Amino acid sequence: MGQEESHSEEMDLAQIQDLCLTFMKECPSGALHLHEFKRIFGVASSSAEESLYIETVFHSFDTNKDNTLDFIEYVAALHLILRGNLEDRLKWSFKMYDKDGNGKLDRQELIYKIKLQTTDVSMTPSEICDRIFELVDQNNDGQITLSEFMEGAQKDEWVMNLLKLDVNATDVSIRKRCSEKVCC
Ligand SMILES: [Ca+2]
Ligand SMILES: [Ca+2]
Ligand SMILES: [Ca+2]
Repeated sequence: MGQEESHSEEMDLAQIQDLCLTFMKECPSGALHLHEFKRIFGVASSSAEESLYIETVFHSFDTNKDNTLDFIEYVAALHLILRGNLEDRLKWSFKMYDKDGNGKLDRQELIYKIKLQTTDVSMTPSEICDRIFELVDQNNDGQITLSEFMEGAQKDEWVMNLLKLDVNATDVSIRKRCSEKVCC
């Protein structure tokens, strides 16, 4: 078991190295702009919603808010996505959901993400949203704080699967892009 773990860790490290090479190739200037970021992550501009989503991702990684990702920010992002622990990933997801950055999620912010990502056809986004609030909003004030979010996600598998969808989706697209780039 232990061996398997270190094996996958090595794979991730190799992937991160590959993605670093991609970064150098894509932007020798050392500053990655939004349109380059979109290209690396394979976002076609056909969908306005998808495009907005990747913009949110981009800004969540731009820690010094200069509208470019430098190499350190880029590596931190990859590290989080490919190797971050559950808590880090959830914190990052929360940041992604919190569009106005006030540290709380309201219904609108949640429903926006659910609409973008859900593939569940048995419930409407509004129903999913209600259920999440029911399970996660402990003090029933209509806002989900980071600690409610973290606790709720770790307590309930259904909520967890919904909330961490973010990371999985991004993960897959990075891995896909990664192997495409590196092979050629
Ligand atoms: Ca930056
Ligand atoms: Ca908010
Ligand atoms: Ca609350």
